[in-house]
Amino acid sequence: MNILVLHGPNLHLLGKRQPEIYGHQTLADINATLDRNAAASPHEITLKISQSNHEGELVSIIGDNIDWADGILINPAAYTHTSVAIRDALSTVALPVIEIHLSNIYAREEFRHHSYISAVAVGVIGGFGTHSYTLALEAMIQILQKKLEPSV
Ligand code: CA2
Repeated sequence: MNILVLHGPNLHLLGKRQPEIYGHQTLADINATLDRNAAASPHEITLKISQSNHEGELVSIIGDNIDWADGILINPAAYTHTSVAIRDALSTVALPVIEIHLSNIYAREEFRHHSYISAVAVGVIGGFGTHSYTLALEAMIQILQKKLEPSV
């Protein structure tokens, strides 16, 4: 199983700024946990992980992996609330997508309550801090194994 993991803008600052909102773990810590969990899985899982502060670069990475990826985990960060381009890229590749958030976006400012991405995702996991990524990887593995049937 090939899983593309994408982190959106400013997430490279995790653990270095605003720990009261996003916690103390760094992006490198999150990636290391994902790699560890993938390696510990009984299934053969390859992760390709990228972070970008640029909308167009995220769009390109999604398109470039159309034939490689079996599924996509994405925390689009602020682009969640603004990006039709990332939504279109995700719907074009037609792979299972899980939208991830560290925070519970519905408990925050009103402008974070709308996501352009959710409608093209099989599901959304947020509010569990860095554990949101672990939960999302687990869900994606089950979806790709056809053990979990996403419900509409
Ligand atoms: O909760 C999430 O994961 C978010 O995607 C994080 C985004 C925010 O715009 C979304 O509404 C919810 C912000 C990511 C910025 O990350 C920072 C990390 C450390 C310091 C500053 C920003």
